[in-house]
Amino acid sequence: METTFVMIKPDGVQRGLVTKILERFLAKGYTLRGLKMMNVSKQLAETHYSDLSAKPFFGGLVEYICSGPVVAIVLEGKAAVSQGRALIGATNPLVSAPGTIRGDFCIEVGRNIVHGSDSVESAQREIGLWFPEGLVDHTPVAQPWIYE
Ligand code: DAT
Ligand code: MG
Repeated sequence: METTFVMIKPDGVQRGLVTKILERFLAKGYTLRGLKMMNVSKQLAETHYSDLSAKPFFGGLVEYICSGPVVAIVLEGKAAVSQGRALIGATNPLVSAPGTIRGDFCIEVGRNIVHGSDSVESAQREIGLWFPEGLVDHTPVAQPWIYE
């Protein structure tokens, strides 16, 4: 089973979209392995987005991620990384398909309400970074109704 890191960004929290966003992943069948609301330090935001540090929008991106509390989430399930990205939709909400989280709930790339890991390797790195305390281990009873 694969795990992925999802973060509801400050605009998603402020706009009251936490449960709507979480619902998409849970309704799909993914298992919650970690969930917490937190303020993000500049250092954590910069480390999380370190691969984008040369981009002109990096400063604004870090400021945005630190501008209010976020909800950090780890989800587990078959192909959770690629399917998580598919549920979230394209980076720029102007082209995110309707039916995806970004396609349905936001308009601008700099306010795109949610993050999802882009590869299994990034997911491992991000989970270690955001959940150094570890994850919650459990097997939901619905598992045989989701997987054959
Ligand atoms: P994603 O969040 O879809 O993985 P990414 O990793 O390329 O996209 O970029 C991280 C975030 O940076 C993205 O969610 C929003 C912001 N961003 C990306 N491209 C941008 C741009 N051209 N202008 C402003 N913000 C941008
Ligand atoms: Mg990314």
